[in-house]
Amino acid sequence: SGQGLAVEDSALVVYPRELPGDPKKSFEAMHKFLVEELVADVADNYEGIPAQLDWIQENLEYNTKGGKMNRGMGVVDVLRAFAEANGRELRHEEVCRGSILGWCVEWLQAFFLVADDVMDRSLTRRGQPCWYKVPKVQEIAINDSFILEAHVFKMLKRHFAHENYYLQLVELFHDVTYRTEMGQLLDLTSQPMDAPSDLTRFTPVRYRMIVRYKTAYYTFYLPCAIGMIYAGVKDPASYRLARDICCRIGEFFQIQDDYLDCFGDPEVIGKVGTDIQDNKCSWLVVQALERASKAQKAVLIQNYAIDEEAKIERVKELYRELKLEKVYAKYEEDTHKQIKELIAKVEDIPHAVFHQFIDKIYKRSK
Ligand code: DMA
Ligand code: MG
Ligand code: MG
Ligand code: MG
Repeated sequence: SGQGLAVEDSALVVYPRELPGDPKKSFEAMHKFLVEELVADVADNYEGIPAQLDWIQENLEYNTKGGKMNRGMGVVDVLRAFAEANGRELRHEEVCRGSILGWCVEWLQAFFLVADDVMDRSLTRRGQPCWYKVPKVQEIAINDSFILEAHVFKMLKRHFAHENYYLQLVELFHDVTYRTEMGQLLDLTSQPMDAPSDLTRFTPVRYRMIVRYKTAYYTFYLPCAIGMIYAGVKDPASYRLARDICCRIGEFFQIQDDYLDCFGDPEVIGKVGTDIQDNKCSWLVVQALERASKAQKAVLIQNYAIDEEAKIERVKELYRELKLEKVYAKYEEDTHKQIKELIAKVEDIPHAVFHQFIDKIYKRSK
């Protein structure tokens, strides 16, 4: 028809009659449903030719699957926590629709990651070569990342356009996307190109800004706020409080990511770290600079940001000299405790929402 999916079509959606009992399998079943819908939409409304349909299908199989799915499944958990706080269970249709919202978060993340890997010159992601490293893809990965982003809004329209909270939902996704891009901008411009050995921008204040924006908003606040919108929470103060707690959890999560980039097992995390040679404002380098002697700072300046195995190893050795593994373990303990205390003070959001987030990431190795 060339009109796109009409709004009223969303009322005609037929969800799977049954989903597997296992939450992970159930969530994955909705992935299949969404891929079929998106590919059919390109065929029906965009004159999609088989080669295009195949490419989109492959983009989706390659980039939206194989992750931990914490964010996506987290959305269903948040919806359930709100329902249970009101003394009821989620209905089957709500599990389907909650999973679709969860997959919207996973698609958004796929969009960020495909682009992030190009910009970070990474090699592997989720245990396979990064999408832009696939010989037939290369720079096409840029357009593929845009397509993944566009799908988020296609899925929201198809399944939620008839809801009174539709605009709020769409604006939330736009706002969180923009914030993440601001975070990526900060991340990518913390290294002056003309003075690669200038480490002066690696301050704790800048670090906190980077990670809140590039990670916390889309990883924790987005799933949480989706649940709040769905549950009909109106008070702006509740959203602010949720945002503050989610930012703390997000900061914690990105510090773990930075730590694992250096000290994690690539087999387990599914990616090879590049933060040292990429001259990143990582939590580790910030901590090192806070503790280093003059001589140790000189070692950092001589070895950081250079893509040579021996220099990377020297930086890691310095991190060990400074006992950053111990600093990290203590940070993890202390922050976990502080966040639990913050959660205890929340009044109008079920505490399970936040406990679920933190429990899933505490002491993670991937
Ligand atoms: C991730 O930062 C942030 C976004 C928005 C993808 P990162 O580059 O540290 O992530 P990773 O370690 O997964 O490449
Ligand atoms: Mg990266
Ligand atoms: Mg990055
Ligand atoms: Mg990282």
